[in-house]
Amino acid sequence: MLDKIKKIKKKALTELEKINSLEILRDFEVKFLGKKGEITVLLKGMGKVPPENRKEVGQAVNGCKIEIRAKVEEKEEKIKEMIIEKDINRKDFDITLPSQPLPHKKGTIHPVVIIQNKVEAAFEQLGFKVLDYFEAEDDWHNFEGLNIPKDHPARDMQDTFWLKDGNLLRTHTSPGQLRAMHDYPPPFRAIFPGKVFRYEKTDASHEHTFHQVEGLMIDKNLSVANLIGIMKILLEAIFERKVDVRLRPGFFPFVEPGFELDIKCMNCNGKGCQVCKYSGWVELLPCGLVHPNVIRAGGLDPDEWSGWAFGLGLTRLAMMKYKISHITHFLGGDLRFYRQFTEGGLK
Ligand code: FA5
Repeated sequence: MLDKIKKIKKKALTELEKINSLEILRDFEVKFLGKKGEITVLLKGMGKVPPENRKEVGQAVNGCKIEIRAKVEEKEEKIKEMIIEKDINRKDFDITLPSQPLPHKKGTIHPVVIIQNKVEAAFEQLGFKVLDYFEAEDDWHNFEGLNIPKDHPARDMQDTFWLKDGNLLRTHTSPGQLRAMHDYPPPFRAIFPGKVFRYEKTDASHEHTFHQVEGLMIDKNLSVANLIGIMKILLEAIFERKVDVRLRPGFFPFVEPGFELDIKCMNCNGKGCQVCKYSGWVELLPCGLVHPNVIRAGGLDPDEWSGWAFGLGLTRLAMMKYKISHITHFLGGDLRFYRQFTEGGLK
């Protein structure tokens, strides 16, 4: 048996020496190491070896298998190097040529993220912190602490997805108002952009998942004039042109007084068109002075501290900026839509 092993090993090494292609090397592996290969057959025949010789023969067969396997790997490396060497030495191979373009196209930035970056940059210049709060919230932060008790009708306008543990997916970025007041000592100014969720029927301007950015300023003696001034600076930075704004009364339980801020329609410059439904104005964001109950829920004394807040629909702002007619494009996953926002394209 030991002689047979030696003979097979010698034969294998001689054959291996002559191999110069990966295909022939694969055939060699099958011939000697495959399921029915010569070395495998030797291993399978171990049962017939008398017990007193089994250890010695076993070691010899195993040693042979390990050595041949190592030599095959060595050979494979050599053949691969040879192939590369051959390619490099080809007369028509120019090592100085630029490489092939990558098979995958470079990704693009989502239009909502482009707008969010612009908003963040504009506010950072005005000394605002940019904060990131939770998408899953508890009832108190999303409703109760914002002056919306359990039986308040305002809850119906913002139904949402409820989690099994009684928490919910936030319906707006306003819970950040309470969190920021607890996290930072007054005075401070901050924005908190992020995704929000509503149990909502989708149409051209409503999605169940969309982006908002909340703004909050807490200081002494803040007024609505201050809020309007900051909003004008923000909108002019985003639209890169002069923007006219107006306030209408609006109701939100967490602000008093509350407003809807409109901008003069950019499509028709206030003359009236389809976009502004012939009113000359487009509704953009709700805002107001923070309600004393909310300031109290934030752990501050409303007789000492005042605040203003706004909640801007980032997705709607992107629609306006890029004249996108249907909100479902944003989450639709159609690459033709996203690819318009490439470098050198829409910004
Ligand atoms: C709110 O969410 C308030 N939290 C905003 C606020 C903050 C008021 C601070 C006062 C002070 P509203 O539900 O109107 O408000 O939503 C704010 C903005 O989000 C809207 O103006 C709109 O631009 C956007 N929005 C609302 N619902 C949807 C929707 N289903 N799809 C896309 N955008 C929406």
